[in-house]
Amino acid sequence: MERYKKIMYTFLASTSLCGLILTSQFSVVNAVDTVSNAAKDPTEVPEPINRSNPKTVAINLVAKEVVAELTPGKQFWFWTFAEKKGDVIGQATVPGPMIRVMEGDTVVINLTNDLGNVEPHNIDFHAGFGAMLEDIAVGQTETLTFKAKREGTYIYHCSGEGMPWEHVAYGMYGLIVVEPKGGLSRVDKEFYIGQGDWYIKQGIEPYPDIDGYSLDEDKASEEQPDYYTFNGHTQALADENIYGNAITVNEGESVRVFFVTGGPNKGSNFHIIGQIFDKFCPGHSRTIIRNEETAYVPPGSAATFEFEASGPGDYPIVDHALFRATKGALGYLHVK
Ligand SMILES: [Cu+2]
Repeated sequence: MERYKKIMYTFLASTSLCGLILTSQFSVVNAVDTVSNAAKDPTEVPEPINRSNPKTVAINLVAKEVVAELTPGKQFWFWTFAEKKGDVIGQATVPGPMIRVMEGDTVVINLTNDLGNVEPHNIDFHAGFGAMLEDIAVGQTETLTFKAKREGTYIYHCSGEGMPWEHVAYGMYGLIVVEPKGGLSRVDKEFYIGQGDWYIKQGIEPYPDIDGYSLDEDKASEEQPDYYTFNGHTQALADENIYGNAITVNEGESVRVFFVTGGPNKGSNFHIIGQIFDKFCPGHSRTIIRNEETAYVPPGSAATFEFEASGPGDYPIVDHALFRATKGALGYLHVK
């Protein structure tokens, strides 16, 4: 991990009728961490709910900007959520930490805008009927409290600066599951996958010395992605040096996938080649679509998929809008 500290002169140019006026402004640009990638380990799933009495669940999140590889050879300025446990800030990942609560729980989110950031950030929980914080300045912490009144699987995301499109396009989203009282049915293995579409241009404005990429808003507004990712890197679930071997199960095991589509623009036509989903659950846990092979999860939504792993093999996980596989929407399920 390399820490950059830059002191930068910013020249602000403005023109007037009299001609060009140049003013200079001295400003200190905060540090940004450079990490190898912002890929999310798909096995990082919290413990299932095993209780029926509501309680208060407190989660400490950190809005964390990092420079990390998005696709081989290209570093991107990611804006992410990380989880803080004690004094330790976890990995900055896309999607952000999965959160697991029960219907009736009171959810307390303490969100810190990391000192190394330059942007204001906040958080918006669809599970709390849009419960959200105001923008949080760099270095500050705010607390959001809401009641998880409705079970289901939901996205949370940043809406910083009144521009959720920008903050989501940089990677700020994650999944919260609100389980029914007593918890979801037990399965053998659970995984967490998030899909996103990415629009990049060369250069990171606050860090001109870093060879990296930032959001191309023109491409984003035209909805022409350069890349797609499952879990924050075009090869996160395909390259064995990242998490390409993480989704491994035994034949016959029951499997649940918690799936979130961050977007910002493109929904996922989620499919695992060679498998049929026993259950696709886009909302309430008892509203189940059975025997579906491909199911659509729109941007700004989350769902659960359940299946029993069929015979041994390496099964591609795709967005079945299949050309997206060539741009990164490709991972693997390994059945032993
Ligand atoms: Cu943000």
